[in-house]
Amino acid sequence: MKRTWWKESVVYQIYPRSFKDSNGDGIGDIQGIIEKLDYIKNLGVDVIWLSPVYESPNDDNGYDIADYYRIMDDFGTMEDWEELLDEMHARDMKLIMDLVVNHSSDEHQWFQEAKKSKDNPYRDYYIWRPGKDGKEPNNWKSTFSGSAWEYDEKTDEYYLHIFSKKQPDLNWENPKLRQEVYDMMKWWLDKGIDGFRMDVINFISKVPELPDAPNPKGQKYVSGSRFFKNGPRVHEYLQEMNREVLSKYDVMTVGEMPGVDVEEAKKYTNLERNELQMVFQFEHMDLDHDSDKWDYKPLDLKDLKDSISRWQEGLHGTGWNSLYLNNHDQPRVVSRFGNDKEYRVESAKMLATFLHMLQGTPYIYQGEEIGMTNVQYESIEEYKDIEILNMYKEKVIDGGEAHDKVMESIYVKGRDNARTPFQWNDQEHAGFTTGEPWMKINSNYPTINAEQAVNDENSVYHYYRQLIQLRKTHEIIVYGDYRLILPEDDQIYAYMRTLSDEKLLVVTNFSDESVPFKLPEEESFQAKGLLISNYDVDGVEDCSSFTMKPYEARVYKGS
Ligand code: TEU
Ligand code: CA
Repeated sequence: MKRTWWKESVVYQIYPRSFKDSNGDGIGDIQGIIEKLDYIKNLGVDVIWLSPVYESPNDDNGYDIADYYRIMDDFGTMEDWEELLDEMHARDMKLIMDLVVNHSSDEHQWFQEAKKSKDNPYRDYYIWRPGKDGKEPNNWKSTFSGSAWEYDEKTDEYYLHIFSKKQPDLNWENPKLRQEVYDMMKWWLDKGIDGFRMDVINFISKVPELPDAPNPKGQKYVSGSRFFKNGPRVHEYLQEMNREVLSKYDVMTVGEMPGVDVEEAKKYTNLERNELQMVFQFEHMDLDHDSDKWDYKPLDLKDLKDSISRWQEGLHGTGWNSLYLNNHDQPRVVSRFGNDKEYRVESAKMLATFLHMLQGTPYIYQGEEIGMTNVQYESIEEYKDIEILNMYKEKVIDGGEAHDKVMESIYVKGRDNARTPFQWNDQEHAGFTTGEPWMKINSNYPTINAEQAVNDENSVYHYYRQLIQLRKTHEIIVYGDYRLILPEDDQIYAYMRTLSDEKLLVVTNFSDESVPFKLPEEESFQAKGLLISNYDVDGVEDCSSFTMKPYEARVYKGS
């Protein structure tokens, strides 16, 4: 298998608004990140993925970009950003930037021009259609509630927005638009960045007819995703982007791709096809809800095994996996697949073990490394996320559903769980800001914070450091192949990694019970030692059978 730096790296994601405020305005910023670079470096990570810092009216916290060449005032200046890049490179860390080009902000100059008239040269940078029978051009639903179309009175047409109406979709069919994107990418790469995370990049090619989606339940609007996920020209566009831009630089790329399956991912990440290196897939993030993200159902561990194993085996030797359990769009994993009450530390470590021992490039989302948890605020006023607020309005204010019931789904699924300010210490406002934080801080910061974690050698933080160190010193963790064992067990997730004559046995208990582990007879495994564990294990006891404590994790090396 081809060895490359981005396969051997560990990435840390920063959501700048919530990371560290340096000037007391209550909003995290670039100088705040610079202050904390040593903290991140000490964790052992090699790469930072920075969520968008470009000029934006912040309808979707920077995922609505008004100027791709400028830094948002809230976050600082271009000089601040350049200082950040220099400080990172001085520490031998790489920076990957968020590339949000499925849509722009409606405040972007292109859109301002486009809506002036039907024959404006920028009109075709976006996707416009006349109405149908006095209604929207089709029945697609926006990810953030309501129709995916917004009517523009002046030109009597609608424009498409898969996300908010302040995020009009860009028209990739237009070669001029594509060239603008490539030029912009080169501009940033020439400034010295080390790659891109590409926002919903598998949505950029739409089926040109934009047909109505099937609507068996007769809903007002339904998802049109089958007509834009992995659409007809997406591979052509990415190959073009690769040819024009990426192939000229030694950079890392990861495409965020809701609705991608293993077969498609093989195409996106097979290096011989010259597209991307990795994708963020969502299968494992979609296991604990029904077709509507707000309809929670508990995780069945067997579904997780089935999904992860398909991805591990499917991309082995063909493409490359990204590994993540958290990001700015997902609830905190320790509250989700772990237990943030009695076993917060244990389960956070167990989940980290499970993830970091897989094949792929691991991503850590800010706060994950100290075991930050979900929040539950009583009032909708405390929430800031457009997805949450629009859904609440649709269901409660306009739809008459019960406040309490809708809040329950926000507690388990809302994106703001991940967006509360980083908990640095037990001081006022968790050390995040000296002013009023832009979003309410999780009240558990007096016990869960970075200062505590750094000073406590048994903390989640130190466990992550160990996991990262192991990856750097054991090739098998990066390159070994993966095989699931005990597929039928619904509490223990166990797997074997193999690289020539070396093996790793990874055993994790996803339950809050003590459960027996027994290595299947047909497995030959000679244990040589314990690599890491989240409870004390006496010596290297025989690892063919033992009792696992709640959320216990053990990794044995052997042959
Ligand atoms: O997210 C794309 C996306 O579809 C989801 O992750 C989405 O946030 C979630 O499933 C909604 O239920 C990306 C960004 O990560 C997200 O923050 C942006 O809001 C979105 O694109 C639009 O740019
Ligand atoms: Ca600030």
